Amino acid sequence: MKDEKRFETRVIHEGYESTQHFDSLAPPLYQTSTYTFANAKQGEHRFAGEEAGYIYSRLGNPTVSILEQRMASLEGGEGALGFGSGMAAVSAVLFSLTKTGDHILCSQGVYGCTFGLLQLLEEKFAITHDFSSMSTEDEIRSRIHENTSCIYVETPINPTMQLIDLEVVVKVAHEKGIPVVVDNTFCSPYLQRPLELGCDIVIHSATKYIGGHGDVIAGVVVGTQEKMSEIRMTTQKDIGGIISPFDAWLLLRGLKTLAVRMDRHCESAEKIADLLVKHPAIEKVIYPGHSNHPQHAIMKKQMKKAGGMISFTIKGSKEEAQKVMDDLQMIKIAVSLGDAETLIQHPATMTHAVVPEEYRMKMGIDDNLLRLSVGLEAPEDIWKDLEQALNKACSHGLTTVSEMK
Ligand code: LCS
Repeated sequence: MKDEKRFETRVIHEGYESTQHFDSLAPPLYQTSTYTFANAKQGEHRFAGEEAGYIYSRLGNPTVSILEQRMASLEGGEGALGFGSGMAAVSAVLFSLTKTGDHILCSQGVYGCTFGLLQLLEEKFAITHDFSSMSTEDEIRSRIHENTSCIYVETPINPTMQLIDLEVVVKVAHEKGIPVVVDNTFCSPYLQRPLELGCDIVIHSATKYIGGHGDVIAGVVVGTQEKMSEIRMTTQKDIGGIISPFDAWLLLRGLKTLAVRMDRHCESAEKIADLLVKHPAIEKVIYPGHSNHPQHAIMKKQMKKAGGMISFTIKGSKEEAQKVMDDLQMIKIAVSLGDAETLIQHPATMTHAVVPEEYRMKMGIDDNLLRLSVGLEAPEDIWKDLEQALNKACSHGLTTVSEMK
């Protein structure tokens, strides 16, 4: 029966059977830390793995299990694990795949705290890393060392919106037996499913599109049953960054609308990106849906739609970019993304402030770059707010709300 239904159906039903839960329509919240054993022998058998059943909520919880089954299905994986944050997910995976002396090959840009984690792994455990554009097979091949134990990719990259061709990465990585890990946060499984393209592990900051309502910090990892069991019983169990049952419950609720939300995010982002291009205060718009985006062809190949995220530079300095943010009235100045509310942030001083300037410049995170997470409000209202703030920046706006199709 598994995976017979369409994606839009599985976000609602997968992994949950109401008859096993007193016919409750909504998945129940099992807010418990531990589970009682009928007798000492049962406890012994459960710990020995000889009898199925829950033991302690750091090792598994029924609400979390529903989420894990649903996410595994949506990403096309065998198993999944819930974590207390996206960073708990990233660190559990990297701890699992590397040991002292190993090397990680990483995409040219990554979320600021992932960059921080790579630095920490190097400083504390001598696990080195390199950044690569991963733009050709030869480029990737030339960056792989004898000790490369993992290739780590964000696509689209936060916040530069550059894309990486996952099939090319997989081809080279698998020649050498190296696992490919993809942070799929910006797409959600509705827009991109890396496992179906041959990648080995998918990571999400579920804080973003998976939850979708700005009220939970969480992470998810998806992969083979074997790899998930290994992480569950090692880096997840012993480092302990698990998701709480309540946060898993919130994610299950958010997931039900993932497909409709993503359609709306994408549709509105396209409209806003098209209007931004025409505004005289704008220097450059980086949106994978535009035909002049350097990896537009990759978007068409591996993503269902172009997504809800837009980055753009304004004609001006850091201060002028910050002034545009301050002049917004409805759009919120906040990090995070994928929420109902449209959010804007300044990567150089916010999400990527921890990245030294030299690397920031290499990644293309200029001081006049702004990142917009297009929300679910009426796109006319989003544009109206952006337009008035941008007009103030250049005092002669050219595009108007009436131009919106
Ligand atoms: N991976 C990506 C691509 C992210 O964007 C983030 C957070 C994480 C992992 C970490 O997830 P968390 O632990 O926060 O759940 N990105 C953020 C951002 O762009 N703004 O605020 C947080």
